[in-house]
Amino acid sequence: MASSSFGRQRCSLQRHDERSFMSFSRDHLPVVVDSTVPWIRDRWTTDATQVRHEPAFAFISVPFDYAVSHRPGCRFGPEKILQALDASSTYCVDKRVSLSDATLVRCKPIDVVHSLEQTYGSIRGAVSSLPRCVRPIILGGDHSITDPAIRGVLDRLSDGKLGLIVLDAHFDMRLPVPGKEHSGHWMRTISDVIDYHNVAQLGINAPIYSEEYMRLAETNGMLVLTPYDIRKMGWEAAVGAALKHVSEGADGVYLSVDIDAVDQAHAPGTSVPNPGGFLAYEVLDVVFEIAARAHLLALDITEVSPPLDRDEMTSKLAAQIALNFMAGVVRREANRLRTATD
Ligand SMILES: [Mn+2]
Repeated sequence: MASSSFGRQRCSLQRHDERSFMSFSRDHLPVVVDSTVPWIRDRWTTDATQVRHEPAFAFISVPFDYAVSHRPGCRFGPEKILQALDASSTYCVDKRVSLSDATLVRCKPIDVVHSLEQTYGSIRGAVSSLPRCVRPIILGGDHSITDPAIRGVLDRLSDGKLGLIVLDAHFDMRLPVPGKEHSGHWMRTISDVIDYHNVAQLGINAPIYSEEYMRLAETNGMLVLTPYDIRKMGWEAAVGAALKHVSEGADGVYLSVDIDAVDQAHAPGTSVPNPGGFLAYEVLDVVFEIAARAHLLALDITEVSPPLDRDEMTSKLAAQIALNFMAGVVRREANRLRTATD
């Protein structure tokens, strides 16, 4: 009896294994398409130079990870983030904001070539050449791309001053080594054009720094809030403190999101994942609130690495960060118009 029962179990396991390996082509799967949904994939335009009115957003893909500090793969980030955006609606249901009046531009991806100087120059040029009414959303790529992207935004401001909010688990303030490009030193190299008194770093928590880094950041004027600080004060208060800090004398704010600021349970697909970071809903709320309250000029999202991801969790979160940024900008505009007509 025992041997016969064992035999049946084996048989059933074998059948299960066979089913596990069955595959379907996409054409054979039932796909439910809801034609009432305003899909982002139906909304793209490609020529930013023709855009005359806000709100308008230009997505600039930077498939670049030559400077990644640990594990490569984020060169594939922009493509996956755009795929997740294509499968999204222009109605942000959680914030009750519609992007139906926004112009969405899908720019030609940056040409990544073997000359770092040339690649960074192309990023700067792509950002600086956009019409003033178009906000760039730069999709990385490793975090080193933030340096040329910020310079591109500053080119558009002439002599203007820029505030900078960074969501990152890392300071990115390592000393540059000549000839060795590294995504962990852009915060140093950008200091010739950004005043640290206008910088807020939110989410610093990676256990790879000496006390010297915290001292360097804070004695030079940065506001540093760890996830622990943010939980203690509440993220609304943290956003308020960051905006107050970076806006002093600034003509606008640049927001840089390194996806590794998010807890590795919510964003595993990145070069250096960390425990104890932002939860997914926290980072989405923080980005929406910053965009709804500040004069944001640009956003970048970096370090999304699809080869290291699970079920596209990280690229979907990155797409939603971009959506919440746009929704925040639209909400701020609506509030301004309402106040003006009251
Ligand atoms: Mn980082």
